[in-house]
Amino acid sequence: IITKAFVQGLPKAELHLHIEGTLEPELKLRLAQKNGVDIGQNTIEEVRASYQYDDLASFLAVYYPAMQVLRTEEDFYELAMAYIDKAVENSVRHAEIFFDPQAHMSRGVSFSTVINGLYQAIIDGRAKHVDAQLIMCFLRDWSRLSAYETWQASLPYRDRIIGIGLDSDEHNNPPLKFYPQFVEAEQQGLYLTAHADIDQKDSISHIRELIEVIGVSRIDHGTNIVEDMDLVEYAAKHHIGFTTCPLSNTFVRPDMKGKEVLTLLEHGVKVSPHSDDPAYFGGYISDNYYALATQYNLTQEQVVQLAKNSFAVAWISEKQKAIYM
Ligand code: ES4
Ligand code: ZN
Repeated sequence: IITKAFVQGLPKAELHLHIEGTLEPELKLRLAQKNGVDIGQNTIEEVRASYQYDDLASFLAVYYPAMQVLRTEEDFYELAMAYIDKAVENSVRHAEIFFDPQAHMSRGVSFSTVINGLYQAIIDGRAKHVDAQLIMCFLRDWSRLSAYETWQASLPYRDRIIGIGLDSDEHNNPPLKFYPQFVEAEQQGLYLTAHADIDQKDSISHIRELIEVIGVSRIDHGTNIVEDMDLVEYAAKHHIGFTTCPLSNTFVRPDMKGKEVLTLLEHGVKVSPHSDDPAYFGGYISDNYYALATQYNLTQEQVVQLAKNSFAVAWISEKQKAIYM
């Protein structure tokens, strides 16, 4: 039987976490007050009551306005440092953390403010034995030009970013919309990932583009790949990582995708559970392991395999993987 203590103590890598999605109600209210931002709620209870969503669009409509409380380098530092403490509690040894610069720059917060705050927390996190990196995400429902401008803004900080990703609304925003950006990022030595799964209709075609054309090393969610078993075999052979988010799935997607996860495990695909937006979806990484394990009766061996998978597809050296695994 899998216990909460067992999954909590299991060393793991967090590879699918939006830092803006770690903004807990307490910090949100405190920053709102400090920065004089009216978020429409004045108590923790009111903030929690505002967390009503049942699909991606209704979630993002709550999620983006909340970020307005983040204004200064110190705010971003505090946000990221609070996450580092959660990582410690959850035996996360290595974290690759998404951030959405466009969501901040569009409201007058500079790229340097965002990255300086986040990066200082990463430096200070090393003393707590958490090794963290940043993945810059482009909002895929915004224009290519906006992504390009964001890329340009990031260039002076190139050595603080390990990879790029795509998030936000996937509907009618295929990965190939950003093909030139992926090519340029790869040329500069960055790793590539992207969200893929939201739209049941286009999911498999988006996954195909990511694997066959863009050549990503991971796909965020992406469990609908089981619709094409040839592609599953290819993903297994080439060690492509799939970062599934059980708790987030129960809020804004059809189900926890446990059956798909089991199929992927059976075929040797490197799938692993992660947190997505833990302050909004009811838990950090151990809660996600636990929910998946209990809901689908996973064996201890399978749970350990999931954690090993997370290190196997992390953007770290083979030597470092050997230490963690
Ligand atoms: C997200 Cl759950 C989800 N899906 C797509 N984009 C996102 N950004 C933050 N959370
Ligand atoms: Zn996500």
